[in-house]
Amino acid sequence: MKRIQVRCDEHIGTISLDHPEKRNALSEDMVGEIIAALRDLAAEGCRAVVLRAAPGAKVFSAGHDVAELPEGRRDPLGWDDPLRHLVRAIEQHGAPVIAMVEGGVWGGACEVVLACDLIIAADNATFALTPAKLGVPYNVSGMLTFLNTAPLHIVKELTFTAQPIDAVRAERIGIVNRVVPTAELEATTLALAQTIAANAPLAISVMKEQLRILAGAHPMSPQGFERVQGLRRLVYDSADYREGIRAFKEKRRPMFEGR
Ligand code: YXS
Repeated sequence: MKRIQVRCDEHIGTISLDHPEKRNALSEDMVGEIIAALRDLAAEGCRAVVLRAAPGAKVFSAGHDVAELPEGRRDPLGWDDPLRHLVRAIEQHGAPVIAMVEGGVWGGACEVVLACDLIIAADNATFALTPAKLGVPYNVSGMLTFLNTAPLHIVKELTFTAQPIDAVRAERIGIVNRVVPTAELEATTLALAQTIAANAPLAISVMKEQLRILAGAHPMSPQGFERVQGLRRLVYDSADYREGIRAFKEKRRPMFEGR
């Protein structure tokens, strides 16, 4: 079953998340389809790609498919997790990927959107970083995605509260490029994509890769990395992590005990 729609018109590709039954949760299957679509659009010579949900979506994406998260004893966001593959595929895609956002963006879907090169949001868009709500130890490169997008105090507010922020605040912080009325979202995004597609694709592709390398150039000692990984293991081996996943599946509020 296809969970996305893909098209390419005059050098501009569009990938539409289209699995409303599961609120576009980023399952391994959906991520695989998106990555394959990015590859196909590159082969077709698309000079910009728009990543969107189906028109009128109340939820852009509900984030990582919780049903696919391990229930402890294994890093839930390791290198080979589908969400990590998707973030890297967007960051390494040769052409700019523009997130065209309407509705709610949750959890790992926020990182996917923030990993895009530009973000155009409808005025009904919201963004919620949810690791603390589920008890998940977000991973190092994911936290760097957030830190490269928002000031430290804002990243702490978003990750510690797990509460959504609206598009106007996201624009004021600088998380999104533009906020427009929903009715203007497609036209605004298309105009931006056409402007980019009319410029030199090689120069843009190289500048995108330069910026990726520079944005990721953060020294972290081997000891520092090992400490972080050890701390993260304490979390994903904790009763709280198992409780967060179980509470989500049982559709109830989690009771965290700090162990
Ligand atoms: O019960 P059925 O089978 O109809 O399925 C329901 C939900 O279980 C399912 N669904 C999901 N399935 C897997 N993973 C998800 N993330 C997920 N979200 C939803 O979709 C069906 C409809 O959901 P329902 O009834 O709640 O829809 P709604 O319209 O009332 O509410 C929409 C949402 C998005 C507000 C609500 O579904 C929701 O709060 N979803 C979870 C958002 C969230 O916390 N996402 C974070 C996932 S974990 C993650 O991304 C990272 C690991 S982390 O947390 O670290 O950032």
